[in-house]
Amino acid sequence: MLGSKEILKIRDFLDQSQNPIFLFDNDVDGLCSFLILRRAMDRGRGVPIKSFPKLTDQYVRKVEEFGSDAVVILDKAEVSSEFVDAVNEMGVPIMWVDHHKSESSEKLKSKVEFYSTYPEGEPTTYIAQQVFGRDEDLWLALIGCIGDVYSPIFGKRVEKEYPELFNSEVSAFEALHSTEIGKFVRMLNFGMMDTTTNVINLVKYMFNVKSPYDLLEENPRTRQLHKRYSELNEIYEKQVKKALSSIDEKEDVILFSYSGHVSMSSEIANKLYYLYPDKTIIVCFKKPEKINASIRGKGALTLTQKIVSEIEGVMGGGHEEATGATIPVDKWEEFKGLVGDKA
Ligand SMILES: [Mn+2]
Repeated sequence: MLGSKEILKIRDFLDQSQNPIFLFDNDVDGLCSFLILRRAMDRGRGVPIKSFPKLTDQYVRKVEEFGSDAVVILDKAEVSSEFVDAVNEMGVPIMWVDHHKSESSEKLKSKVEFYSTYPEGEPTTYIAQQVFGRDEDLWLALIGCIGDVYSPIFGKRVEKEYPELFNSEVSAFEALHSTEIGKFVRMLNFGMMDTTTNVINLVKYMFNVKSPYDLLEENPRTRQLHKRYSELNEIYEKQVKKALSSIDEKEDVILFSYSGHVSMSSEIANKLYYLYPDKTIIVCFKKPEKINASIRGKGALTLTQKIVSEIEGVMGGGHEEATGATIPVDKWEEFKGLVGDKA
């Protein structure tokens, strides 16, 4: 956990900016950490980061376009030195707040204000909530934390206010799959898998949402979110069912691959890991040019590091029990061989 001094420094950095740009990881923890800061500050632009695993220099032009006077990077493990150098050259300060294991060099981190909760690893949303400590954002902070499978201490307070939405007695992983807060996580995750225009509208809508019930209400401003959620949730449930029907109970490793228009490997992998906590889960989304894998299991990070070091062109990383990786299409057989799939 960050100390009060560090939290104050983060707040100072934000207070000194007039027009910050927030570059946040394209998931619920990234989104909620941005929203919590943006709602408290009432200024700044937010852009989800699509590049993986690094934040690349393609985002420099966003800083230029918005005329930003500060850059805040949220929930991203790696940042390219090209990005940092280009922004430094513009004289714009960078603050990088994260909770992952990072391979980036100390030299790179010394060029920015770097704050991380690694190795304890409280999510970026948790840090964001500490900065302004607004009670009205606690429910949003809980969504971000549960999205990263972390049970924050303030879960109890949210439960008190919304007893039908959350159960602080169960694990974060259980809450992700069995509570309404968990459903909000998928709702926002799926809502972010949409066109740029729809994502911008969703993010803007979230600036002023008062309670989780606003999200459930059917109105013109939530229509697209609900539409997207039900479309993608249908695909999600179909793929989970398909994966379950092909599972060999005797195998320690479950490898499931699928293709289509939307990558939701992370959600599918989370569900399978929930159902099979003793197995290693590998869910792969196959695209023509590369394969995106979500890996879950007790040794997920070790396995991912092994794959990255042994197969050329593979990139990836993440947390102890949950990682992501990209695999070049021509390394698929090699990949399957390494992860021990007998199929
Ligand atoms: Mn995160």
